[in-house]
Amino acid sequence: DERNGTTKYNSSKVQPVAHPLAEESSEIASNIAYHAIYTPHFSPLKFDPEQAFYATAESVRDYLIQRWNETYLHFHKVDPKQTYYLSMEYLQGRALTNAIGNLGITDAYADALKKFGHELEEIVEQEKDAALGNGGLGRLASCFLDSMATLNLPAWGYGLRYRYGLFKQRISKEGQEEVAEDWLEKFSPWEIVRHDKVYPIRFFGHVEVSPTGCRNWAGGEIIQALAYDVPIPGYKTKNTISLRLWEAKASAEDFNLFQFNDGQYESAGQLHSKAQQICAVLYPGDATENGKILRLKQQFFLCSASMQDIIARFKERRDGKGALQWTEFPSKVAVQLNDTHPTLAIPELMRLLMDDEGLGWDEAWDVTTRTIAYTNHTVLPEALEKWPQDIMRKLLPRHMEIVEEIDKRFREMICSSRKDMEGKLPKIRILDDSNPQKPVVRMANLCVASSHTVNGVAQLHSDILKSELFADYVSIWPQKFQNKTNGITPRRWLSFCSPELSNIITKWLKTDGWVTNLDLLTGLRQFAGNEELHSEWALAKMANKRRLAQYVLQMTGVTIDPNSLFDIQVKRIHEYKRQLLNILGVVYRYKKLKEMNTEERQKIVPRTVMIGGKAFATYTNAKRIVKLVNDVGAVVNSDPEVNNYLKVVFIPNYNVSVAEMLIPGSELSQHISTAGMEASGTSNMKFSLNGCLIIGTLDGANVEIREEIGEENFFLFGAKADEVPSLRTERENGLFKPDPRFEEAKQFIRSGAFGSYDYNPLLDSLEGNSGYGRGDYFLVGHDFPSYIEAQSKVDEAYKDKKRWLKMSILSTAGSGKFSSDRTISQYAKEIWDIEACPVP
Ligand code: B1N
Repeated sequence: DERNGTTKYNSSKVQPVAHPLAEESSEIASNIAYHAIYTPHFSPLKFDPEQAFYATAESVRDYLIQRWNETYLHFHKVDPKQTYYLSMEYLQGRALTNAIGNLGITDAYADALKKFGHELEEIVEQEKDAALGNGGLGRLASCFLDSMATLNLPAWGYGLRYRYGLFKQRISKEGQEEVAEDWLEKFSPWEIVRHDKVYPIRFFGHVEVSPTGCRNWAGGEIIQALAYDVPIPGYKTKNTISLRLWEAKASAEDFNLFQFNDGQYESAGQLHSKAQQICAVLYPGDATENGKILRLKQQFFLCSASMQDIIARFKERRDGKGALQWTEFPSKVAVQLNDTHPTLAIPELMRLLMDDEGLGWDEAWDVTTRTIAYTNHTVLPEALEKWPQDIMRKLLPRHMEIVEEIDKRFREMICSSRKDMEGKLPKIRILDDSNPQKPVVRMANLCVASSHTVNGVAQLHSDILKSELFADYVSIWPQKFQNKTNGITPRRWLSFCSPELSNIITKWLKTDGWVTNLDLLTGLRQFAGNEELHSEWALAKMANKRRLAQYVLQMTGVTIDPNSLFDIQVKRIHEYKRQLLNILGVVYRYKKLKEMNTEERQKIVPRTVMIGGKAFATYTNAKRIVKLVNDVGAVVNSDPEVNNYLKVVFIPNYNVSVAEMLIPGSELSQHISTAGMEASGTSNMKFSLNGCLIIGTLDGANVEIREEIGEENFFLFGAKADEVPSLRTERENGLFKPDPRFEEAKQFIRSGAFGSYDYNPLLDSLEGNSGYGRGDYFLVGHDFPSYIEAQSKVDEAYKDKKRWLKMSILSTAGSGKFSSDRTISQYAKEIWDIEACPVP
């Protein structure tokens, strides 16, 4: 039966034999066949692409488990200081290409699969993305894990095993629809359930005080945290680290058999269903406020399970090496908080040290503050977490006491040694009681007060933290603040997603050493004008553009021309990221094209504008933007007068795998946030690394990218961060004179050129004094003219193929700084104080 693949398998003549850790393709094929039959997830008679994927993945897993065990034993033996990265989000994407690429067995696997008549490219497409994150913050965590493993660092990730990851985005006539993403529908071949790693997690209850004054948390409900380990292989090293994801479970004792037998099915399994809720879904927010109690439960679940596990490992490794010395804990353990989401690790570590281990406050505080470090990822006020004190007191009564004590001691410290700061206390203390109706805990303040180091994620962002958000703390603890500019892994984001370009780079540099030493890319600069390189570079780009065009046709039905300029903006939809500025520019371009005659049009550089990204489900304006892009696309793409010169495509369901397809095929990408609002951005680094030019503002890491690749290779526009406040005031005072081109674009949409949907509320948000809007808070109007002019410069540059290719090569050549290997080396040295521990 050709359809279910039986023929392919039977005619392959491959003997199913277990050959774990095989190197040669025929043995690998036998091993894949073995897994297809003996790993009982499917009928052994089928060998369609999906089963071939699972059989292949299971065979790859053998190598990973072997190395991961060796790594664990080695770390255990050497007992180095180890880092634990705590994050509520990981955006791992697919794992197969990455695993065989890091293991150096890609060609052998491609050969092996050919014996069954399968192409590796087709098989890897069968894997579902693990999307346990929302956007940049989650993907950063995943890039960091790749670098930690590759650099042989003793470091692990901790996270939650969400049943449903980030929603799947469907586009309909109404715009975006959210659908649950069932990444575990079949199963994940990359996780290993650890029934030996289980910790009790308490919620609610009360604080008991013993006759001696010891405090202890008791009562409430207890849910079990069960570990699932995902092995993370390093590139060309044996080291394979762990991403430990916690799942919530109730224990058998919590199942009330009596009630069940009595027909009370629901109450019999009450705790079981409560446990299920905890890891049911990823909180689908990105820089938006949340008020979900369940989210606080999730946060505590991660923090408590991870801190208990870390302490258990600390004790285990001390075994037989003399008495436990808690003062040594910070010389064995570093904990990094990925934003404030895992802040509860602070009071939880304090609680475990004091209530379980018997340390006094001062000793516990000293250990905690020498262990914890905090990374801030945003200055958006709505994203700064604040938890109502009453909710926290109810869910975590002992932790609320500890937080109150931290707040009290902080205030006492200010009053006794920083009298000059006393007036600032209401703003900088940890508890905010200013609204007596709703007192809250300020999680960022708690993190700053309790961490030995606080860092931002790009130079500009770290400067803004020091001069604005955390300025008062800088005067108290000037040594605490650092910058760690984000990075991306060059394995996934160049080697594996664009083998075409990678091969050219390796050929011209005469080494593939750039894959682990990305600074070597500067060696391309000397060839930036070389015609031979130009033609190879252009061919690789064209191959990637064709692949992308094929994908776009498949997903959207729109035919795009690989000879047009591919212009891409993909990221979460947010007003500060200004997809609206992009689409207004497109609308303006369309209108001008309509006004031209045929002869004038023929001078225009044909463009394909692609926009993609998910909108938070309740973020109305973001959803309107998605709808607008789709509506503009529908009109422009079917307009025979202009559609040879302009196409507009909304890319549905943007995720890691889609990014791996889009980025290599891009020529221009847009990173156009209002200056000062995008903490870093990381896709800007991925595009630039792939030879894609950037049109962008002086925001986040754009500033550093422009420095590295040269300002002549960057299309800059827009207000600078330090001009933004006064521009907003001007705007509020009615002093802003909008550019006629801006008015024209908005008016064109209002006229109904893109359908009857009511875009007025969205467009009104760009007006100064409308009752609806925020008075163009994001300064789209101010930046519009300079944006249009920068776009004209893009068209000019693209007309000169040689100039464009040179700029493209220089973009790649200047991207070395943005390797997450560089970022992680800096964290290791300047924050964690850990060293490489390679498995021999
Ligand atoms: O973190 C990325 C940065 O490159 C981006 O500029 C930044 O916007 C992003 C609440 C966030 N900041 N804050 C979040 C995510 C989820 C959530 O529930 C906030 N994401 C960022 C990596 O540094």
